[in-house]
This record gives sequence, structure tokens and C-alpha cells, in this order.
Amino acid sequence: LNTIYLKDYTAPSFLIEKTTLTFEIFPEYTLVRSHILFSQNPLRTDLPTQLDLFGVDLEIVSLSIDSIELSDKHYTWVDEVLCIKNVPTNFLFEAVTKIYPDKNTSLEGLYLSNGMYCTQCEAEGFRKITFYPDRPDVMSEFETRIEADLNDYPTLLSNGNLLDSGELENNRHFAVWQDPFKKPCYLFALVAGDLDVKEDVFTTVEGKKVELKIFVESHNMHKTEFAMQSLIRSMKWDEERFGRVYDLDLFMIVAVDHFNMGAMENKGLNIFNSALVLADEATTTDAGFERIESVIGHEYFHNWSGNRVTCRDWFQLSLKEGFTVFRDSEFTADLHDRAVKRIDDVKLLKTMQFAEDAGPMAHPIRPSSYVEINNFYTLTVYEKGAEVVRMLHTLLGETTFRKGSDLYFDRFDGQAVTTEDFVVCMQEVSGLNLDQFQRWYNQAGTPIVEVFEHFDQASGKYTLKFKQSCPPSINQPEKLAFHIPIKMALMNKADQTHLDLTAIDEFDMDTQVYHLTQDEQMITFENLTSKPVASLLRDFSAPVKLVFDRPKVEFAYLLANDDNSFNQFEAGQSLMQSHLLEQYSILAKGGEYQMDSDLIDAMQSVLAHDELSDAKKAAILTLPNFSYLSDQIDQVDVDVLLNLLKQCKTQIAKALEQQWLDNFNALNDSVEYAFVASQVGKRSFKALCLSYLSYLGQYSGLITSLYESASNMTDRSLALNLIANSNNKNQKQAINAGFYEKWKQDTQMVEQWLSIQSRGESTSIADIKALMQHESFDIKTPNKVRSVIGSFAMGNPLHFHAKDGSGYEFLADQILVLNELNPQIASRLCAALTHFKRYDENRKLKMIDQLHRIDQCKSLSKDVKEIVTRSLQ
Ligand code: HT7
Ligand code: ZN
Repeated sequence: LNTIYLKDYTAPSFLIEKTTLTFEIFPEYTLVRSHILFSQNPLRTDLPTQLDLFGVDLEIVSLSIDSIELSDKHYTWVDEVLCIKNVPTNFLFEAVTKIYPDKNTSLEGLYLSNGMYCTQCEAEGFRKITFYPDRPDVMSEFETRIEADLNDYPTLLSNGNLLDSGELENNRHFAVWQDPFKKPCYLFALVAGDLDVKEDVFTTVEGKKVELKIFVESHNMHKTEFAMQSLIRSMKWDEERFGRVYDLDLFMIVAVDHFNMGAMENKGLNIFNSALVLADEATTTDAGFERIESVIGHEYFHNWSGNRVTCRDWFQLSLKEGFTVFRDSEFTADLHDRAVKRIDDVKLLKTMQFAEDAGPMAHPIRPSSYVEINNFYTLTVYEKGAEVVRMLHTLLGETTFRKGSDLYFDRFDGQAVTTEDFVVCMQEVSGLNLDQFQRWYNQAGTPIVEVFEHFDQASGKYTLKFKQSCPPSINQPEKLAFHIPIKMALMNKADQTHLDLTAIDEFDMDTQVYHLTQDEQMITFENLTSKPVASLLRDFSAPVKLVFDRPKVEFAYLLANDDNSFNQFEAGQSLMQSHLLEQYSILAKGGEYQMDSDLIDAMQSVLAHDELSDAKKAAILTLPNFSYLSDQIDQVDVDVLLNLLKQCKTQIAKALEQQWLDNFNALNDSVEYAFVASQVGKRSFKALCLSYLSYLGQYSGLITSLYESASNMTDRSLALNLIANSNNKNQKQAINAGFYEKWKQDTQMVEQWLSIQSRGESTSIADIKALMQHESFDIKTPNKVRSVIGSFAMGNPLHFHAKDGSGYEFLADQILVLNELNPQIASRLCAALTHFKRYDENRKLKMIDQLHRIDQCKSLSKDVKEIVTRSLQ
């Protein structure tokens, strides 16, 4: 395996003035003609004369330099690199290559999706189109001519503005696109298909009219309105909150069914997974609408954070992704319910990213090495990356952070830069020394912050001690102390006021942040009449594990009184978690489960709380999930934990049955559906009430009647989920068959239908295999693979972790098949097997066996090989 290191970075030997491409699309193949003007990079004082270009799966028709054809003795082409020696200082390179998009199942480069040609070039897909310096620090203007059959491919698109178009002989036509902004080739895009278009116009603050176009297959036109409005909201928000104005006259989005990820921010021509564009009330859940809006925002925001200012190399990926996730999460928070958005983001971080950071693939948000860059589009780079940007925002405050962001865009517009460049801008505008803060970019692992408090009633003295540490990660046995912003308040129990913290050296009054920078730090308060209640790490101000062994009554106090919404939620979670972990140890030793009446009382007071919104009640009253809890337990016994969760939920359902039922009935109104925060909150609380009731057995009638009367997909999918968990096979089959019959023409509905079934508690491996035989399943379509195989491995712990290892064996079989078809998708599925250290000995060994079985495959892609090798190390 060839490892690439950050420390080996060197500036490119040659830069590009202009790239001109011609695509001649024919049924059997596509001919790509490139015309590239190169000049020696003035930064390279060693005056290089060797041109290295990347190329994969290309058939060479001809290569030339300054119009002189190259024969195979003029170049070598080994391991993806075409190397031409003794080139002049400035020259024209031309290549004609043949590619076969219909055979391209990797969905990188140029490929066919439902009869439509489209490209995916990030990270290194451009090299599957033609020979090129496929690295983000080589930026060029692009002019692209596309020729294709007029009947089959009436729509021909690429980046930028349409320069020319017209008809050709043999019923063919052409279009020429020009993108005036210099960009790296990973932002190149091309689409050729038969598409309908939804149009609108956005007028920027500067008064410029931007044409907006969303291209979809004609039968999907009715599902484009929400995406269009989301785009308009994104454009407006980015102007208002970040001062970022759109630059081209045209912004296009194309929906495709075959896509490896969510969407792609190609300059002026975003390409989206259909599932993240197409929406309507009948087929999209609340969560679906929110996700579509945020991904449309995310890709749009990349126009500045990623495209105008891009990454120097792929180690800097978090520069664009972390910052853009931060931006999209603020977008959602500003538009909807800020507290709920924060809770959702932190849940994802704690359940999934913390696990990644503790597992064999742990890496800093700026990794120092990789084998396959596709493996580093991770929760760490994206979500933890966003948390690191959020910490800067917390440390600087909104106004200064905005100054830093303005400076960054101004200073680096049109350049390919590093994460240090970003942090230095934040340092310059704030005057804050961020040298130590940079460690967040280079050290992996989740820091642990232990808190110890002491109150001496006699002297009125209260001390709070913080101790930070970070467990070792692969290649990083020792970690240096992080700069950790701890947003905090000390609450006076008597009157719920906050103590004045002005006198504490490390506390910043403007931001309410305590700067923890040493391994250990202590704060002392004098003259207190009673012990304060500390509300620490407010809004989850740093991605750390806070360990604070404190009396349960304090959590109950914070749950009832904390004026920080997030910490109020967190206090409830702490109560639930400590109950569950306590009971886990009892059950694991063969004891009996016993509900804690204090927990029920606390839940009851949340239910009765007048000031809490429905959405907050739903979030607070949801138990920590299987995945999060299994991370808190050493070598978890899956059966014990699943059994515990079931018993606990059943007891909660029983103890508060009347409240769940009353709330469900009150919330289950017939108001006309709208995707607005108040309704979304109501539906999420309603879902929680019915989910608890479903543990009592006698409410299946309520569930089926909700299914039958549902006027929107949120309610319908809630009912379908609960039905998928039930053991009533006949009823389940009848409902599933009816659903499919009704919705089989709607791809997004079928994907949701497959996913719900695959996660169902009563769905066995045999059922999953049967689903894979269903006419709607196709292993070459990533959304279908994610819906069935992904949902099973990540969302059906009961059957995936079957004691006999059959779940693991099944997953390994699928990984081996997908390895040949689509390595990116295959390697993502591996994650479910790599956390074997979390599980009991029997399961751990069976997972390792399957990893070895995969490892023995002779034709293993580097994507899968890297994950398997690191896991078995
Ligand atoms: N920047 C994009 C990341 C990406 C991707 C997207 C689709 C298919 C393959 C891909 N590889 C990398 C998406 C984003 O984060 O905005
Ligand atoms: Zn992104």
C-alpha cells in the first residue's frame, strides 16, 4: 500500500493557464480531447522539467506536446502517473483519450446513471476522465465543449456560463461552457441527459439577477419546489450572515439516482443525489426536509468555503468541510430551532464520531497520512472539524469571528490554502494566541475533562478543579494539552441567579468562556453561603468527554432549571445514562432489572413542564441509544444491552402510560401539513409517545390506524417503523406489500421502505437476503445498498450482532461483491466490522474472522485494504 504523507508536500512543478476540453459522447464510448497550457511554477526554484500527470482507466489515442506527437518512449505510465521528461518551460499539452462511462460502476469520473451522463471528480475522479495534474492546488480556467446525440441527450451542461450551442450532422448537437473562475479539476462537472428544468431567479444584494435551474427527470418535476426555495434561502442567508454573495450569473443543480455521497459542490453546477433534492409532503419526512435544506445550503455555501478559497492538498479537507458543516449547521439553527439543532448535532458527534475517534481509523481532523483519500471523508473531518470551527466561534464571539471569516475570504480568494491560514486569520482579528489551539488539527482522539468540586460550608469556600487528558491513538501515544473553551455558569440554587465570575483569570466575561489550557487548572470562590450548581460545557462548547461525578439531585436540578437549553437536555441524558449503566452491570451479572423511581419522577416533571417546547420534550425524554451506550461499556454484551433497553423502555411506557397516551392524542391532530418548527416539534414528540406505547403491546391498533390515516410521510414512516419492529408477520407483510404497490414508481419512497424494513427489530438476515432479491433492489445503486445493507449493519443491532456471527458473515460477503463494483461504497460498509474491540469476546473474534476473510481477497481495492489493514493492526 502506497501511503501519502502531509510532510512530503511539494508545490506543483507546472501551473495551468487554461484547460480546454471536448467530450464527444457516443453510445459505446466517449472521446475526450484536452488542450492544456502549462507553465513552470515560479515558486519552484529548482526549475523542474518533468511533467507528472495522473490518469486511470484511460485508453490513449494520442498525446502531444506543442503539437508534436509523443510515442511511448517519450513517457512512462506507472501506478496512475504519466511521466513526461524534458518538457519546456511553457508548452501546450494535448491528449485524446477514450473512456467507457457505461462500464464505470465506481461512480467516479464520467459515468452513466439512468441513461444520463454525469461526473464526480472529488477527490481524485478527474484522472478517470483525462490525464491531468489532479491535485487541488493546480487551478485553471475551464472551457468545455460537449457533443452528443440530440434526441437522447438534449441537455448538455458544464460549469460556468453557456458560450455557444447548436446542431451538428447526424442528429447530434453541441454546447460550449466557460467557467471564468479558476478552479481545481475536482470541481469540474459535466452532465448530458434528457432533463426537465425548474427555474427561478435570485437577485443578490448587489442587484445582480442570478438564474437558478434545477434539472431532474421529467417525472420528478413536481418534487423540485422545496429544493428551489431552500436554495433561495441559502443564498440570502449567506449574504446576511457571512457577507458572501454569489458570483456567476447562473446556478444549476442536477439530480442523479446513482451517487456515492449526498451531493457535490461543482462550480455553478452542483450535482445531487436525487434523495437530497426531490421532496414533497406525501413522500418526505420532516427529517428528510431538514436534511435536504441543509445539504442544499451546504453545497451552496461551498461556493465560497471550498471553491473560491480551496484546499492546498487533501490533508486540508477539513478546511472546507469543517467550515462548511459549521456554516450549514448555523443556517439550520437560524432558520429553525437552535437548541434542537445543537442537540441533534451533538448526538451525532457523541454516538458516531466519538466511536470513530476511539477506533482503529482514528485520525486528527487534519490527518498526516492516507492511502486512499476517499476513506477520509469522515465524521471526524466533517463533524469534529465543524466543532473545531465552532470552538473558534465560541472563543471569539460572533462579531470577531465574522471579521476573521471576512479576512480569510478576502486574503485567500482564488487560492488553495491550509487550515493554518484559516486559524491565523482568526488569531489576527482577535489578538488571541491560537498556537495551542492548532493542536486540535493535529491530535486525534476525544479529550477527557474530569471535574472535581469541593465546598466547605464552614469557610464558604468552593473549588472547581479541571483535569484534561486524551487517550493514545494509533501513531500518537502521547497528547499535549488542548486549548479547551468551557462555557460555564455557576448557578445559585436559592434564587437561580448566576454567580459573578469576573474575578477568574481564565474566564472571559464577553463569551462566558473559561479557557482550559493546562493539564490541570483550579478555580476558587470565597464567601459563599451555599454550594453553587455548576453548569459546565454549556452548548457543548468543546468536543470532549466531560466526567463529573456529582449527586443525581444536581442533574435533576439542572434538568428543571438550567437556562442553557443544551445543558438542560444533557442533564436529563446524564440521569438516564447513569441509570442504564448501573442496571447494565446488574443484568450482566445475572441480576434483575429495576426501574429507578427518581428517573420516572424526573421524566414526569419534564412532561408537565410548561416552558419546554414539544421538540425539547421529545429530545430530553429520548433514551441514549444502543450505539452510544455500547461505547460507554467495556466489551459490551449486545444481548444484555438490548434486553436492558427493552426492559427500561417498557417500564417507562408503563409508568407513564396515561401521559404518553394523552399527549399522543392531543398531538395527533389533523392540521394541514407544513414543514415549520412548531409542527415538526409536535410530530417528534408524538412519535416519542407512540414509540413508548408500542412497548406495551396493546397499542398496535393505534399504530395501524395512524398508518392508514397518515396524511404525510413523517407519520406514515413512524407507523411503518413501529410495524417493522412488531412480530405480527402477517400484518407486517400485508402492510409492506400494500406500501410497495402504492409507491413503487417513487424511488425515494422505495428507498425509505427498504431502509425501514432493514432496520426493523423483527427483520432477520433471511429477510434481508429476501429484500436483496426484491425487484426494487440493485447492488449497483448506492442508495439501495445503503437502504438495505447499510441500514442492516448500522441500524439493526439485534440481527447484525447475531451470536452465531451470521450478520458479520453476510456483511463481509456484500463487501467482497461491492469491492469489485464500487470500492468507495464497499469501504464505507467496513466501518461496521472495525469496532470489534467494543464487543464481547465471542463477537469480537467473529468480526475479526470476517475482516481476515476480506483481507485475503486478491483483488482488494486500496479503499477496502486500508480500512481492513488498519483495523487488524
Ligand atoms: N465535497 C463533496 C465530497 C465528496 C463527494 C461527493 C459525492 C460523491 C463522491 C464524493 N467524494 C467526496 C461533498 C460535500 O461534502 O459537500
Ligand atoms: Zn462539503
